[in-house]
Amino acid sequence: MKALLLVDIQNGFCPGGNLPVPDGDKVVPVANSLIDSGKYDLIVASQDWHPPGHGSFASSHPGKQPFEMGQLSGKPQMMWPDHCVQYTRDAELHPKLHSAQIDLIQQKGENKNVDSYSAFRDNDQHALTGLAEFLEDQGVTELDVCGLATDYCVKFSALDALDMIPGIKVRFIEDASRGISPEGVAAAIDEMRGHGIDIVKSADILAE
Ligand code: VGL
Ligand code: ZN
Repeated sequence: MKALLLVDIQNGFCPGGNLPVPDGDKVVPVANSLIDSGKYDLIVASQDWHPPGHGSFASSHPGKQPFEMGQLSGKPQMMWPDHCVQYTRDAELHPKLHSAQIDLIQQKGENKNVDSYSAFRDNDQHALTGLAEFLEDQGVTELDVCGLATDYCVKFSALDALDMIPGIKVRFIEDASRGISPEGVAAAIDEMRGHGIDIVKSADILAE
């Protein structure tokens, strides 16, 4: 079983959103070509889904500005602008994404006291979302990961898939992803590659 994981392709991470990733919306047509390719048995998406006042928001920490480091539950935490608040437009998947073909949407980041970059578990690695068990139960042996943002949620999701699903082969689709900073993206790609994740382009997949 081959699956595609679309990470956080939400308004909030696209231009005009509250935590815009440069050119974040450019992943949408590429993701759609993969969704429509017929190459996947299963398509899943993650959705950053924070309650108002989430502890990763700078606005929850008096005196803190977005993109400064702060603390959450005693651990270092990047202070983000308020983003992807539940039931707001910012949290919706991008309207042009072919969402009707998504089999499962995994929400994450609902616990105010811990952030969840990964689609599989909270950053403290305690609470699981259930996505790893779902993919394993479905018999997924190959997982292609893409979306927003490469240097945060995409990287952590790809690494956790490898760590949590026995025997799985994971690939990162570079042109179906964008990151917050160029240095962050370069480091994330090195880290993923170092763990045995293949770095591929959508054209390679479409040509398989
Ligand atoms: C993300 C920062 C905060 C992401 C989510 O989707 O990469 N980044 N929340
Ligand atoms: Zn978030």
